[in-house]
Amino acid sequence: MAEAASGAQGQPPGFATVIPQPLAQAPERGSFVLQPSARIVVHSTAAEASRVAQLLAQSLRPATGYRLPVASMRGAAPEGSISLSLTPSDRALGDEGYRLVVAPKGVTLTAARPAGLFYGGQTLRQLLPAAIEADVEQPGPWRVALGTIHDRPRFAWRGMMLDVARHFQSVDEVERLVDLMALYKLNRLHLHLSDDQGWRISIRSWPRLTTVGGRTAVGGGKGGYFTQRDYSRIVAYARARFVDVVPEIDMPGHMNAALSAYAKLNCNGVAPAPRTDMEVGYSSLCIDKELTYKFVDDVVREIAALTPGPYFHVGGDEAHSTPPGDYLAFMERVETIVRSHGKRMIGWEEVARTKLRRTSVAQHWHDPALARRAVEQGARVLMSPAPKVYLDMKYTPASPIGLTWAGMTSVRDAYAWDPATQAPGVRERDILGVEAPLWTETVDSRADLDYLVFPRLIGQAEIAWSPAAGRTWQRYRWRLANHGPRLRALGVAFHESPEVPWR
Ligand code: TNX
Repeated sequence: MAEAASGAQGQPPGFATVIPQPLAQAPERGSFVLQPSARIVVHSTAAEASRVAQLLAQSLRPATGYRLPVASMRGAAPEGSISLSLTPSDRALGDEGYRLVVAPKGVTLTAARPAGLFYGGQTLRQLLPAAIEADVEQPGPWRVALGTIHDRPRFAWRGMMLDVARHFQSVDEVERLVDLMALYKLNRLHLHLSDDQGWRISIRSWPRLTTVGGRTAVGGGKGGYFTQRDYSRIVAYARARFVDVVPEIDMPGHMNAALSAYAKLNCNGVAPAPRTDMEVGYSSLCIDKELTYKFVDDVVREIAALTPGPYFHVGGDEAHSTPPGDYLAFMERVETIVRSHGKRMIGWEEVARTKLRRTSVAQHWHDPALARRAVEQGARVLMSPAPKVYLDMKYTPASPIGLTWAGMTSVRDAYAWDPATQAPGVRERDILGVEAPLWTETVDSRADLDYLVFPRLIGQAEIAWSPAAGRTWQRYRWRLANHGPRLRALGVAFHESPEVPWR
């Protein structure tokens, strides 16, 4: 990759460097050494367990150069193996938890569900030297510190949002991001698929959405869009790594790309010009036209059919040119449409102004009172407070890209907060999880994306996974510093903020 990793000699990473911080750990003295003859043994007939073992093998083969064959087996694993077992009755591990035991004679991973095995595998990756992430063979030895880790997440939703509307990202770029998310145990990829400046997923019943509405981007760039096959490829790739894709079509505002592609969707029947600037709040679907609901139904139906996850995100933010009464009427119909296609509705916090079903979710970004209103209606809240988690905010005034409307967000600011104390009246049990959005008005390349996302996303992953007690910035900055060589080996052009004593 970008830089040659410096080999694997010396001490293996200590348990303390694992991010997100595990629930409980008991390190011991000494190390396990992965040998060229090692096998990955699966004590389960579940196909998903074998798939997880294959992914683990794939992630360890390039740098070690070892064969690491995956074998299903009943009896004891041969000495030196990494073995994976599913124990569905082990309730203490939950749906995503795992137990990892590193002993001199082998590594054992146990989980109740395949997701837990996958996350245990990510922890094991982080316990190997950073050079394990290189894509060409590196010198060993491949040591892992001895001990036991017992782990499970605090929140069920640990997400990132990627805005592919302001600037489009290719399938490969999105898959690369999924890989990086998975390394830090994130499990939801929210794709912001439409906005004023571009429509990014083809809809068969409304082809001009992409052939016309997909041609533009912020700043006049070339645009682009996912075919339905592309989208399905992303969904499958993510799902194999236990990441659910949450599609968003932002409505009734943020609609200029669609309105400019179809004159008939406009109240006055006239298509507005395409837009490539950064304004928000000027466009709206025509609330009184029946065709609007046919359009919404077609779009939700086609995307829902390609999306195995339970959620459909309807946007709903900054609808400043939709009269308030119209907004309420519109959102209630939209919630019914989303349900009719078998999905649960999620929307930005503004949807809490309407009558929400208990199964719906409001995504908090700005106004704590709206988050509370969602909770009062029995709905749950996804926490994305902009000054803490918006990955598009500048780090400091010197940041070459990024916005500043929610302030500047240093690596420390992004880490030193707790979801359960953000909005009065919104308690731990009302919170579905945490999500970090990357809006891409100023993101023009992979390097731009890496700069804004890393390392801040890693802190959000820890906030979403690890208990609040026991997390401190002083310890985290040292732990994060140890991820510098790993990110470099992965080719991630992260922001080397001076707040962190990078190695
Ligand atoms: C606000 S946050 C928006 C987006 C912009 C973002 C830029 C939210 C729900 N809407 O339309 O891209 O600010 O930071």
